Amino acid sequence: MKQYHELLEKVLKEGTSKSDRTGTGTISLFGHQMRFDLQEGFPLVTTKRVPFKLIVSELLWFIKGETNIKYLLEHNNHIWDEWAFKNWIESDDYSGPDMTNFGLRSLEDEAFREQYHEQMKIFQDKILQDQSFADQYGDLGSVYGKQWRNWKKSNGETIDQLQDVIHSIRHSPDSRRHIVSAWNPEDVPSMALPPCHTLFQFYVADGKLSCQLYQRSGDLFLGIPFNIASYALLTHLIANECGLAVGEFIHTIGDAHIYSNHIEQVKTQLGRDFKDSPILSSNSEKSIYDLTPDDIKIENYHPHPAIKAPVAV
Ligand code: DHF
Ligand code: TMP
Repeated sequence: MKQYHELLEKVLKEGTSKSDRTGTGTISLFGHQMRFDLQEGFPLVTTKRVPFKLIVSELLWFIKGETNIKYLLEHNNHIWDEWAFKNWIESDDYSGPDMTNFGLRSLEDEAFREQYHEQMKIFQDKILQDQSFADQYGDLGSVYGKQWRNWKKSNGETIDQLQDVIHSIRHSPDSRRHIVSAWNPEDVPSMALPPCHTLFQFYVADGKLSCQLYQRSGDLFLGIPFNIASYALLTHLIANECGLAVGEFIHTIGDAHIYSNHIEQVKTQLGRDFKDSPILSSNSEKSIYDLTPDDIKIENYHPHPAIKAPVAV
């Protein structure tokens, strides 16, 4: 994972200070590419512990075409909670204490943080226990799962981009059109978070499947280790589905940034040595559509301890 550390170092050294939507502030640069040879082990960052289980349940959530955080909560995955919570507290149905700008305020104000955790707990319990509440406030709308599996056409029909791309990889491997796009310009204005991983393409050569992702915006400390592992895993799963070996994962990032409240964490991480790459083990008998989180495991993963950092909302 030398490539990842090189990117962190490059942004620290050459990045420009920029303000951003969340009010946190970043240092950032534009346009960077990393290549990971998936034959050389699985690209899961070892200089801090990355919760692989969360990456698995998030990816299976996309693959199933799900957009409701209820599935994630049932798998103890809380990485999307804040964005659903935001829809709830901004609705007319919410009558608790004012939660405006909860992300930044909970970092600065301890009394508020307690209130926020209380409201978040109520929200999570309601999603799990009340199906009609979950339908209304757990749904993130037209996010990845929707665009990958149920892209809405102007005539009312839908497109299953994932199934189509698997079909085209199988039947015309040399095609230069193996593309899945999550970026749907019609839906972007109404989305809580327009897709960060916007478009990916597959490529087949010498019996190996490679994947390139264009990510428009990358939170280098929190999001990117997840994104690398997630697309590496997706490449393994699609390769298995198509009877191919794995090639490379190529990660192209537009705005590559480190949040100003992650700098110390990044420096700690850069001071650590690399451990051996772990190995992916997954149930190759099952179709990609039937996989459950228990079918996918990582072995020989002995990372340095986790490093905590606040997520900018
Ligand atoms: N917003 C921002 N500002 N950055 C993101 O990376 C991001 N990612 C999203 C949604 N919005 C975002 C979805 N993916 C975490 C990782 C990925 C992710 C969201 C959150 C995260 O907080 N990771 C923590 C551990 C979380 C846990 O254990 O529950 C980490 O230390 O990696
Ligand atoms: P933006 O929409 O203003 O670009 O904010 C999105 C933030 O979330 C940005 O910091 C990038 C980050 N992000 C990732 O890095 N990876 C992800 O998978 C997601 C969903 C978000």
